[in-house]
Amino acid sequence: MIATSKQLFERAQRSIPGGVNSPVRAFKSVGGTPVFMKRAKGAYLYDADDNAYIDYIASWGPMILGHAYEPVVEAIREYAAYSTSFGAPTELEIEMAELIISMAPNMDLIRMVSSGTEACMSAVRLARGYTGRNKIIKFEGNYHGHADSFLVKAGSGVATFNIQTVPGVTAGVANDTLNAPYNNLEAVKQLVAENKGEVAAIIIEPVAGNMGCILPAPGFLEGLRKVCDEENIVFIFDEVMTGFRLGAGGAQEKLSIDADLVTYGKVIGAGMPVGAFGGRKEIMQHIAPLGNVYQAGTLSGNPIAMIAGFTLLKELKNNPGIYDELAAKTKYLGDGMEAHLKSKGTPYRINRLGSMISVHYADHDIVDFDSASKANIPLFNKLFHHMLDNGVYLPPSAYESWFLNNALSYADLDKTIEVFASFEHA
Ligand code: HOZ
Repeated sequence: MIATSKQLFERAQRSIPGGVNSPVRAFKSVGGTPVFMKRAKGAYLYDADDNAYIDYIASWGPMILGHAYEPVVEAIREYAAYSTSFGAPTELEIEMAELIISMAPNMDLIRMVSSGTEACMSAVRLARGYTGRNKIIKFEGNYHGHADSFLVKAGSGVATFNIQTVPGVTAGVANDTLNAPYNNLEAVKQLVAENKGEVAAIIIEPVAGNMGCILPAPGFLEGLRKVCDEENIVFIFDEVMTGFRLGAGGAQEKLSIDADLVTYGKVIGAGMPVGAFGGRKEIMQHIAPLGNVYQAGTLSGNPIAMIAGFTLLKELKNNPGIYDELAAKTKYLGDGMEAHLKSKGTPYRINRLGSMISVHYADHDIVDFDSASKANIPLFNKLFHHMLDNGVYLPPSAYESWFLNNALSYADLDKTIEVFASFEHA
């Protein structure tokens, strides 16, 4: 029973657009009433009616060690008493920057912001300011937040709601955003040739998580790196999802590719509103006040956000075995679901890397936005409701990656596989 959620959703729609503060949460594509959450602990979410759910979204990524992780909660409690914001520099910001630099490859300087959107938007402005060029190349179905430049053929909610053109994004801005299919190096080379000397940056999710989970094909990222080197294009890794999740050094380390600029969000804030962008000094020194590329924020480096993120990142740095544990759990879940799908003869593809995974009902490989869109999405929507009704919370869209957290026990995974196996899959 989700009676209270139903009441809350009705009430929410009277004061909040669509009843939610971020569109995918409205369950519009999967149908039904969004479940309103009251609390969470470890791997479990508890809704307004006190129903428990095994959580596979981890707040869309941040809660990598589970919800209400005690050291983070304690640190927030302690620091909240000192003030929730100073609007002046703190030693904590230096400690956070030093910690990130010690974990992430190719990171000389890092600037803290308040969201992944802000991080990507600022990184692109910096790349433009640094190169003196206007255009960027992004990939269909990648999502870099909701800044105007990125809302062209974007993934996540834009794909979920099949929004072809976002009103409010001017043609001028849209024309500076060039799109290529993910995993298609030739298409990128063609765009670069057609726009010779005009492309400031290539921005990519090194492992895509906003059209389900999609892995880069062998040689794809290496090829992009080469194109960027040859054409003096800034290579931006959007590690909002993969940063500190695929490993302490994120996708750069996991896939052995160097980026020029990297953007972060989600895990870096342990559930607080935090983002960051950073990279090589040669580029980062153009940011104000060192340079003239302006970027600022009243709540940037907010002390509560900093202590939450610092506490979590330190834990991840000191216990690298966490990543092996997460990957083993994700494999166990994937293998369990796969064994069942095989026995049923249902066409499927399961994509996964580290603690990111997604299930697609398809008899073709899911390598880009087009192939993801051609999967049986109505069947995924039914699966979503079957899992939800049986206490498992998946992302309410086929276009989102699932994120595992390390509080999940093998008993939780077994229960999940059991619920998955009781679905018709047809
Ligand atoms: N765009 C986010 C996932 N890719 C969803 C954010 C949210 O609804 O919280």
